[in-house]
Amino acid sequence: MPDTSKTETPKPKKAASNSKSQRATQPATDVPFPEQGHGGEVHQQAENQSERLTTAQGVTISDNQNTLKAGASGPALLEDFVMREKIFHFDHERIPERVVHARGYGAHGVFECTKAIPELTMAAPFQEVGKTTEVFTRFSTVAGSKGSADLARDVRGFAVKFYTNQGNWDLVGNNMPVFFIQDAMKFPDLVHAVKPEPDTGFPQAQSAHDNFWDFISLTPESMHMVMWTMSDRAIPRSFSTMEGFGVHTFRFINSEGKSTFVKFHWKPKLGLQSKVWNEALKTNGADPDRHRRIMWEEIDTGNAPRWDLAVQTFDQEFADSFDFDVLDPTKLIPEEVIKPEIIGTMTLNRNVDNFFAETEQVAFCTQNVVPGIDFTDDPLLQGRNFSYLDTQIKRLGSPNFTKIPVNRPKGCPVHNYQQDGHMQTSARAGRVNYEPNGWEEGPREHPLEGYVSYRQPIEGDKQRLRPESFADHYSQARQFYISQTEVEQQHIQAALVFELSKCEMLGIRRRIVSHLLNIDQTLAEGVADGLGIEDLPKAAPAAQQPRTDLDPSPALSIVKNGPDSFAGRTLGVLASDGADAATLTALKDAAAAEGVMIKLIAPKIGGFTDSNGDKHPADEKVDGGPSVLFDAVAIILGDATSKAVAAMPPAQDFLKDAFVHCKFIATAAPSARLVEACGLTDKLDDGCVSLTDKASAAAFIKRCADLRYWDREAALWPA
Ligand code: HDE
Repeated sequence: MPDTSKTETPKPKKAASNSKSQRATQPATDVPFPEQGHGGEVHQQAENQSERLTTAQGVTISDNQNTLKAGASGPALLEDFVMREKIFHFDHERIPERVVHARGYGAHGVFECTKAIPELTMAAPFQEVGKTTEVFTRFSTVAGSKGSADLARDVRGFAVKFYTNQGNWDLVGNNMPVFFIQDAMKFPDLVHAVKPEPDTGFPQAQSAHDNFWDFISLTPESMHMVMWTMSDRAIPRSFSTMEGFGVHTFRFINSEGKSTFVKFHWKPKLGLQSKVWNEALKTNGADPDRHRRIMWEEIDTGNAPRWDLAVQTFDQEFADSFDFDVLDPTKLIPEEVIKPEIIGTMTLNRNVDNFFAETEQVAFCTQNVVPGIDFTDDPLLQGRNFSYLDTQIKRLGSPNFTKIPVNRPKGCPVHNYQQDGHMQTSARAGRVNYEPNGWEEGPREHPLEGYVSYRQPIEGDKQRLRPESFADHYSQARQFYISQTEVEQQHIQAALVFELSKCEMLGIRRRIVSHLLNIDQTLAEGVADGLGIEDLPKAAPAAQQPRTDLDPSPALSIVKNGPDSFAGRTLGVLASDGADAATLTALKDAAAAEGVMIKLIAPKIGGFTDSNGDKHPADEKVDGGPSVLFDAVAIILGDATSKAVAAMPPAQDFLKDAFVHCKFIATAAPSARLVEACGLTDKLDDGCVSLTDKASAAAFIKRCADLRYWDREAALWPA
């Protein structure tokens, strides 16, 4: 039965406005040195009872610096339970990382229903406008290990756990609406191929190597997804500027048992935005934690990232008439064909208290559904429903992973007769541990309100067969490509050339080009040319003739779906002693008015003194804050210091990279020296503006809403 209570779960602990972290900070004054022992080791003593350091058994520790020894220099004594317990626990701190999606970052938040849809589904979060449901969301890359860099060219995971009061519902999606393969049976091969090659153990977090492209070149069903992974979708600016998709077709079930097909979409409130490849590479060096750091800061500063949840819903009649099989996860339904309807908003407003306890131990399972949500026969989804539970046992080591706070249902009670197992923390009291029982105790099933699977009629022979309706592998790949702007098409071509240039086997490069010939002739020719292939191979044999009549879908382009303003972005301001105070203030005011963050970069981290004599501490020293970390840049140098700054290589990189990455650039007069040192004096274009007064500062911030001055790119990368 649908739940009609207004507020489903308690609001997250901290609201966006007061979500500042509880991280320890130190005062600017000198910190006194604590007492030292015989060897100069530092002893810090507890001043009150509650903060005493103890063993796991609660015994207060008298000395956390020295092992118990026989004599001053040893040997160490086995009876030192304090030291042994400490080292024993340390030795066991690691758990297996996720086999895919190992690198991830999560946060708590809330989903609020903005359009009730009880006629479609009885799922609790969608019953009433204003109803809130607590969520935990984890974003991830797929291929890299836990310690890999955030800006890998890769698919991003977008997994949301809804703590509904009908139980936990996990919507475990990606930032791309299709997938590489049509059957779960192929997943281990795909993942083996993309991960580091087994003999060398590299490359890390990269698809640019022979094994991946060898597999792809022999797997035509991957072609649509490859268009996505070679596009800028694979190098998002931040989690808060990327979309999410449930990928599969699911079912909504209403209280009468009626099924409606549904595809889930997350739409970022900040609009879509990505990096360019050269910028992504440099970002990985400058800040490998870029995506997690941005999200942490967004939440910590009260700029909670938000996404609308939208649904494409349709019936069997539409499914039968649609160009492709809606159960094929390598296909999407264009938004122009079925408009996604917004039904709610997710706000991530609370950082975790502890990364390991929450983000690392969160266990998403596609089979975690609640009444009102059901599966379809998508063979990828069916396979996932086995895999996720299985993988959690391996990773978390016990069937009791559901008792860990981040995994425990929060919106409803849990009662069952499951017992024992490693780390049991909530054993039932009493005698009864089975059902039915004659003791008149314990939980019972509920035929009316319990989860009932959709009564889907089934017929057919048992067999290993791919349906013929899955055979078209190129038409939507082409549709994706022709839906992109010229700049984005160019990026896809460049990405393919980059990746295939890392493949040593010529045959692999040629096989990919032969697939591209089934997608777009110009793309195939461009890639062949970029690879130095002179004689074009023949088009790959297609299981089904590719269609060329599908209309472009503007919703598939990032550039066409950017923001209306520069809000939520960061402007990097390179400044030095003597920087004009009025210009700085004008820029700060204009940025604040538009909701734009400013970071100050200076030759020294101690900061700079402006023309009024006011001191500004820097957020970054110039070589620690390259322009790849910012969405646009401004250069405000002091007259007397501009010459020295212009001679600094990292200052030159700051400007040159911003220029090459097509960012908007504002310069105040004395900065011309740096412009000149970078050889850009004659190249400044409409994306570069002079800061002269208040009005020009405001106009610059408005101009930045376009995010990039793409016209520059054609001039930079002549064909
Ligand atoms: Fe996953 N996937 N996957 N996947 N997946 C895992 O589960 C798997 C697929 C996705 O932040 C694993 O807990 C199979 C599609 C996300 O913790 C594992 C198949 C989509 C996450 C697994 C797929 C995803 C995972 C590894 C082919 C988008 C991270 C660790 C049938 C719709 C969740 C884990 C998190 C994680 C299996 C394909 C998304 C091994 C067998 C398609 C976001 O169970």
